Formats: sequence, structure tokens, C-alpha cells
Amino acid sequence: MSISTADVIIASPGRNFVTLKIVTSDGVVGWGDATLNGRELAAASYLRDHVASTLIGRDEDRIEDTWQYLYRGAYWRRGPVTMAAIAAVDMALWDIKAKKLGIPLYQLLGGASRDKLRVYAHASGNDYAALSQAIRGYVDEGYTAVRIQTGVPGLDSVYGVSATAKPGEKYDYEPAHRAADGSAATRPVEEDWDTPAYLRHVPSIFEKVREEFGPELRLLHDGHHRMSPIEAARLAKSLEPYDLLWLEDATPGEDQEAFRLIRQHSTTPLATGEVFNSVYDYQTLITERLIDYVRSAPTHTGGITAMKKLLDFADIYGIRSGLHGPTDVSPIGMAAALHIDLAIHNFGIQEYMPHSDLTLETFRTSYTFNRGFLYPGDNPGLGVELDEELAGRHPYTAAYLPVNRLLDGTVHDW
Ligand code: GCO
Ligand code: MG
Repeated sequence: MSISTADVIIASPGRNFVTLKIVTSDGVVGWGDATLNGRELAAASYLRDHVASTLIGRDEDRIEDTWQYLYRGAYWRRGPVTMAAIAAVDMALWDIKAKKLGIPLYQLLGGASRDKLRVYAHASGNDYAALSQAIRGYVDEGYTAVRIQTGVPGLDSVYGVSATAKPGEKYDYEPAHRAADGSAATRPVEEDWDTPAYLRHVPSIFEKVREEFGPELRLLHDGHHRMSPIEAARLAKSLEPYDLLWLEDATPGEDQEAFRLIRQHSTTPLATGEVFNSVYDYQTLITERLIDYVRSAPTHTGGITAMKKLLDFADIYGIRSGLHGPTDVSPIGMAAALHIDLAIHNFGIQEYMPHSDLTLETFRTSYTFNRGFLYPGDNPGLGVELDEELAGRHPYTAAYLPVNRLLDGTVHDW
């Protein structure tokens, strides 16, 4: 038995996704996700032009060997494009192996370590009234954890906050933009940013949230890489009274040592890693216990094989998972995260941003959501099947993540 075909499907059912389909000589189909938001075609080309032909004839059961073959065999190490491509192959092979055995993937990873997966929702509002209404909506739906993002006085558009959503309206979070008329984007939109205004405003919002929603609701916040280490330390310290589950991406993560400075000043738990792509990006952060949660997605970090090793490494240092789960991870990538979440001991929380109806008609999932928790389901494999015909009716349309500028025009981290 061996791999017969490996095809890349680029489609936009609701948003852009890159999907790998591997079929074995026995006709077993495995699915993998290689979606890299705003850089989709690079990952697709890597797979189609440099990986697919090397897979044909390989033994589909040799998952670790295939991972090492693609990682070491490329000579060029790491990087989001390479690691997303390897991730897609890895997921598809795990999907195939579990399907051949007729078991859900989490059984191959050690079996369930818990019954259900706590997730967090995304509440935002330009002002406190809108934010409070959004949080209330999630609490009423049964969520026990909510990420809080707020508009900042003086800024037109802020990460994670809809400029147009009316209070109470579900915010369809999608940071990647097409052109205004829905056609392909030719360049990113530009947003503005002012860290002092943000630092002055955010603690007052958390004070109100705690006052209104009480001590039990788990609260999270995403700093989205915008603060310097000392600014991040100040925010982390000023948020201590409001008992956050985490402050995410407080400062750009490529400077791992910078997290020492934040740690020296605050006990607010820290999460980072959604833009990382290998265990080495975490080496200092984990061994020095500078973070509390690992934020990678299997899609961007070399798949299930690499993610399991990363989380086992983190476990030794008492660091837990908080895997990235935005809509730009496809339902296949999301399912991979859920099976890992269920199996590992050091699960923390899972990000959950529900996909659009069209996305979910195209990717038929067997994972389910109920009152603040996700369940991976017991279908064999990952439990997600792509409707290729429906996907084919929604062609890829270029969309880019925004670029940020300070008020004087300087390019800043988005
Ligand atoms: C999150 C992330 C996302 C990213 C997006 C980029 O915490 O979920 O920050 O919102 O911005 O995934 O593609
Ligand atoms: Mg984030």
C-alpha cells in the first residue's frame, strides 16, 4: 500500500483555504490544512510544485519518516510556508492511519484525557456598552471564557474590533480584506495605532467587565504583538487586579528574551506563539518558563507530529496548550487541534471562532459545540470531509491582512 495521489485544492468557501488531499492505493482519503492567511498561494505552490511528486509511491503509514524526510530533506529549515506544507501532509497521513483503523484520531494519540474541551469566545465593542452586550450574549450561550477586545478613543479601527458591527450583533471576525467590491485585493488596507492611548484605556475596560460579570468568567486579551517589552510589562501589571486567564502576544515573540522583562514585573499569565512555526521558536520561552500557554496551530507548526512533541516539551515545564483557532485555520486544521487537545495531559483552553455557514457546508465536520465546550466526535480519522464540488464553485480571491501605522505614519506591528 502506498500513496497514489496528492492534490492541492485552493478555494474560497467563505474565505480562502488551502487543502491537501492524499489518496492511497486502497482508496483511503486523507485531508490536510495548509492555509496561511494572506500568503495562501505560496504554501499551495510549495506543496504542489515541490512536495506532491515526492509523496507518490511512499508508504502512507510512515508518518514520522515522512515528516523528517520533508523537514530535513528540504535542507532549508523552518519558516511558515514550509511548515504549513509539512503540516498538511502530516495531518492527511494521520487522518488516513486512523481511518484505516476505524478510530477517531485522538485514540492514536493516547486516548481521551478529558470529556470535553473548554473554549473561549471573542467579544468586542467600540465602546463599553457594545462590548458588554457582546459578552452577555456569549455568557447566555454558555461560554465560560471570553476574549475581550475594545475600541480605543482616537483610533478609527483596532485589531479584533469591528468598525461597523452594531451592539449585540455577532461580529464575523475576519481580518483579511479583499477589495471593497469583493474582488481580489491588490494590497493590504492600512490601520492606525497609538500604544499610549491603548495603555491608558484598556485597564479601565477590564475594571468594568469584572465589576459587571463577576470573578468567575475567564477573561483573555490579545495584545497582538504591538507593545515593546516595557509597555507590555506595564499592561500586564495594570491588568493584575482583573485576574486574566492570559495576556496574548504582549510583545513580538521572535525576541524570546524580551519575555523575561514582562515576567519580572507581573504575574498576569502570558500566551504566545500563533505566528511561530517550530519548537525552536519556543525554546527559551519554555525552558525559562517565560510563558504559560502555547498558542501555535497544528496547521502552522508542522502538523500533529510536531505539535504533539512541542506540547509534551511544554508539559515538562508546566506550560499548557491554548491552541490557535481563528477562522483562517480550516475546519481540518481545527479538527487536528481538537484531537490533540483531547489527548494531551496539559490542555489549557482552545480558541474557537465558528466558521461561516458556507465554510461548514463545504467542510463537513463531526466536531460539535455545546454550551462553551467542543467535542471532536468519534468519526474515524480527523472527522472532516471536504465537498470538492462545492469548494470548486468558490474560487480563491486574494485577501490580505492589514498593515499598521503609528499616527505619524511609521509602520508598526499589526
Ligand atoms: C487570534 C489571532 C488571529 C490572527 C489571525 C491572522 O488570536 O486568533 O490573533 O486573530 O490575527 O489568525 O491570520
Ligand atoms: Mg492572537
